[in-house]
Amino acid sequence: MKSSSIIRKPDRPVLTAKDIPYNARLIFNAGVTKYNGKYVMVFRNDYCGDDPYKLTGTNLGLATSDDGVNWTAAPEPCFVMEGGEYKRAYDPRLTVIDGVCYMCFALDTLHGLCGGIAKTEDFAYFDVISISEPDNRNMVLFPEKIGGNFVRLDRPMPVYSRRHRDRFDVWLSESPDLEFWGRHRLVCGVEDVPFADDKIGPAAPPVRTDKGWLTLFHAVALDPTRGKNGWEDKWQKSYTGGVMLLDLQDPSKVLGMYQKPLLVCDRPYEEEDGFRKDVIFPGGLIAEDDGTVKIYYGASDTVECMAQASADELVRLCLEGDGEA
Ligand code: BMA
Repeated sequence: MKSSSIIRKPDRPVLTAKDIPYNARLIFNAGVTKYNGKYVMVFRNDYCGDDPYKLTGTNLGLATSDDGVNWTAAPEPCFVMEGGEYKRAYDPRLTVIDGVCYMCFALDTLHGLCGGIAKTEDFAYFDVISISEPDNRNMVLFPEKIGGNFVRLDRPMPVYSRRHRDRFDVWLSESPDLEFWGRHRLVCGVEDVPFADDKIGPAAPPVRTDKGWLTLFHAVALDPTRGKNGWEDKWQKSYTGGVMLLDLQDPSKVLGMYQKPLLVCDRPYEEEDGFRKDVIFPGGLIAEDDGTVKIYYGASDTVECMAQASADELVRLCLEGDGEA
């Protein structure tokens, strides 16, 4: 399988463990935004002890860039939630709303998987505003209020949805203050995505276009015939990146969706020594003034990559498809 022909990929990842000045092994699933004139990335670092194939912990690191392509990692990790009830924070997404930077993150706790939202000014101190109840993950904030409320895409994990296990969908919630969330509604079910048969989830903060909110998601398909596909004895899922367009006024309405994967692992650097191969996990979508977008994604749960495309062409894919069989 190949990524859409409108996708341009460079010849290397944008950040790997080699670029990190502290104990790092897998650098992936970053949130990326533009903040105070710089590109800012908060990435996930899964690290090991002496055995380089045994993961022992997770922290979040910070990297900055002037061009979105060449990145410098800060000397120390910037965010850890560990101890007591909390096991680890991971998979951050960054959204700037009215000049304030917010970070959504997944949080493993002793009593379930939750989603957190924090606010930061300097990426050194994070003020945690809210933590959801289990089971919710992959939270992503829209970059502006809609109808007077903050809006968030969610991915609850319904065990009793009567579609067997792991049929997880994209939902939307609203909040007046980022703390109290309600008006939950379904945006898109896994059955609405032709290339997913397992689960889907929100990816990067949506980008406003004239036609609607350009929105990435990850889509998971399962191949039970597959065995070893990375470090583990068995890794049978593949994650691809999809794109859809949501209504500007009511973003729970899907206006169009590209019916094929937008992004798949199709470069050797995306899979080399990969922990879990065939995984694309987008977390950042940045619109540039020249009409292009930069898409940041974790590849194979191992490296952080960036691809580019034209925003107009992405919108066209959502509304008209690619005209190919
Ligand atoms: C998901 C999350 C992601 C990860 C993916 C593939 O459930 O844990 O962090 O990238 O699985 O392993």
